[in-house]
Amino acid sequence: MTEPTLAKWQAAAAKEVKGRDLTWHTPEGIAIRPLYTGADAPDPGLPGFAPFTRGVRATMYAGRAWTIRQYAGFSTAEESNAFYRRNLAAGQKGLSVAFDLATHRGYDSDHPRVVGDVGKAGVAIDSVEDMKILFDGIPLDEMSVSMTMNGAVIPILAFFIVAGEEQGVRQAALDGTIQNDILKEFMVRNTYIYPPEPSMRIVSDIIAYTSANMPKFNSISISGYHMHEAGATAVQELAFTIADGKEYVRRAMESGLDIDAFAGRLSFFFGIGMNFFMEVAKLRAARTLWWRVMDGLGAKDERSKMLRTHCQTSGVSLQESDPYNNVIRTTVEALAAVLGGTQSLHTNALDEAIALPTDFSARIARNTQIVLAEETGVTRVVDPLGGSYYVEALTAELVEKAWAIIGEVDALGGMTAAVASGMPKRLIEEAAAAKQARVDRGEDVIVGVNKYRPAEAELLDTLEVDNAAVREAQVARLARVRASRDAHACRTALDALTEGARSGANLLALAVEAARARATLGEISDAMEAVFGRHGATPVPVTGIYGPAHETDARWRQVVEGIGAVSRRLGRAPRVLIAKMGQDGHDRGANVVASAFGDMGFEVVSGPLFQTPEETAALALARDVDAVGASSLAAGHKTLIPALIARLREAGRADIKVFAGGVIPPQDYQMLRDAGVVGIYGPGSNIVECAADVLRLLGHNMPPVEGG
Ligand code: MLC
Ligand code: 5AD
Repeated sequence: MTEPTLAKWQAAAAKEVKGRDLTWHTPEGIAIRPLYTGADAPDPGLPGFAPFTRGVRATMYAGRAWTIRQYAGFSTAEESNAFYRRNLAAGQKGLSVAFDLATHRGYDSDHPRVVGDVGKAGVAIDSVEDMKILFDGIPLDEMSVSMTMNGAVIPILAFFIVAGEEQGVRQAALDGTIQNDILKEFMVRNTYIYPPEPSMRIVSDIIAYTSANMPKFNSISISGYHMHEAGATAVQELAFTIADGKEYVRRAMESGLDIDAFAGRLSFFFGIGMNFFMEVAKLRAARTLWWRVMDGLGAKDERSKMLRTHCQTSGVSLQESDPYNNVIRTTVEALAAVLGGTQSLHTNALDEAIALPTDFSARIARNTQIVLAEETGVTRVVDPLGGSYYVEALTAELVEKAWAIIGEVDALGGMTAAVASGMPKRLIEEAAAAKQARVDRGEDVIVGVNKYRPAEAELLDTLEVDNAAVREAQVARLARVRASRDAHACRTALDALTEGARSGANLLALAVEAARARATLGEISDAMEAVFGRHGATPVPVTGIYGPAHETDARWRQVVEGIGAVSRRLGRAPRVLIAKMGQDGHDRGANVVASAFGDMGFEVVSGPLFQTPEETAALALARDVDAVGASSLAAGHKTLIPALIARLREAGRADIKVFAGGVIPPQDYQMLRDAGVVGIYGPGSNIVECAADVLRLLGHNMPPVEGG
């Protein structure tokens, strides 16, 4: 008998595949081989002990399963409260509030800039009265509540504290998490209000306040999720998230806090995509990295060095086409999060790519977790993939690759400086453009989208929020709140907040006073904006990533030639404005389209974020564009896009073609077409084909796609 050796395996393998190289080069720059052995795998230690690679608890889910925490919110506080209660009755364990974009950006529901946004992508909250309704019948000393809020974090946390107080719950008993992670907003999520410096001060004020008064409350949820969704690789997500955490810790220490007084209540949040083992390894690597960082910063308490995290399955991995496949994707992603050792989990609904969850899709999403937790036995053994040669090797490689980028960030002066330099945003957008090119070229397979596409489209029932009715109800309640409060007390509290913004007093403490006096979210935000100002941004798309990947493709060349033909006719390149209207800051799609169109030869105008239809129309006229592509991911399309077309027509420019892209239910297509939209491109659209279609709209006789 011959002893099997690695050399003999290599020989056998080469013979089986006739010498073909089986190495897989991942977007992280990791070369994955088809076989790992004990020689590749370091010993990860034990769970519950430093560096916590195998988990933060000795018993993990064998002792207590993860928290099933579904992110949700829509319409009014009444409607969201009812939805929460139904979900809790059906097995959900923790709450997680999604606010609408008006709230995120510090505007009351009656503000003219937010007409299309109120109650759409989340629940509208204008004052403590709304917050009390949101948690009516939900005891805030028993239920842990996460609130995804970053821009308007001061008024929202103040409302939460006062709502608890008026329920009879002491601050010290409040259990939950506030996202409060502003750095990633400037990189990818875009729901900031103030410029970076005052925003960073707000983060520190919240850490100081909660560590003194709310010992059970997690002061921050340092989030890689949105980087992941914006297209970051696992290494980028890890590195920039851990580096963000390091920055917050350094800032809090500089403000005079003892690291061990607050670090135990810092928490994390990661996105979980389809590369199964990579995602498992990512969570194990994250814990290892955080332990290293916190040990290096001088933390003594082991709890300060434990990375506790929430995870959410990936929204961008879900598709409009063949939507039931999304249940499969979410299940696989959820299993990766669980095998990676998450503390809390959200599973996305199957209608993710077109709308917010319905009761039905939310039930399937929730049950995905319940089945994993209660039927499969995965909870019985701690870190069951521990010791897998592949997973251990991958974990170690992710740690080292992310550590190197964290070093680069340190060399730039930390994450605030790195964000200001634009480095992380650029790297993530390059990764996103490269990913889009792989999908559009069919190199990354998406079942039901770029392979095995069904002949018939499946129409799902989707949730529809009557935005006008919500706004009316909110405006009426705002009027009641303003009429019944002690105006003088309210004014005094708001003036104190403005003064505190100047003097450096703790802003959350002052906002709690203002919330008690029934100041509204918009008023509290304005009181600080008076000192801090409001931050704005215009995207700068990356170039030279999407185009070069396509250069050898015949269809790409047809499109480039078509642009050449239109250019000769116009005497200049066709000009396209890529527009973001309303408070929707999700700009991955807009940026990837802008980047790809630019590489093809269009002259692309990237509009600033947060525009009104009037502002977008004015920009289209000023730049004399041939077409406007409106990207909508937060359900404002039915209000904002028709308004844009109306403004263009009033200006006598009905000839400017308006097309739409993003999260738009097919049920809304006819309404948009009736309003004058000439092309609609949902998630999963091939950008080369979108461009071909736009050329057709511009009067070019574009040949149809071969075989199509
Ligand atoms: C846990 N516990 C155990 C145990 N496991 N005790 C004994 N044995 C075990 N095996 C204890 C914990 O120590 C803790 O107590 C308590 O049980 C709760 O467990 P946890 O693990 O802390 O879970 P949880 O309370 O759910 O907190 C998880 C968290 C938190 C720390 C990650 O920050 C969180 O819930 N985050 C959620 C963030 C979120 O939902 N974000 C949504 C973003 S959506 P003790 O006393 O130690 O606390 C978004 C989308 C968008 O961002 O863009 O809009
Ligand atoms: N309700 C439920 N899920 C939501 N998401 C965003 N807003 C809501 C909401 N109001 C989810 C989607 C999205 C991610 C950021 O969070 O999955 O991709």
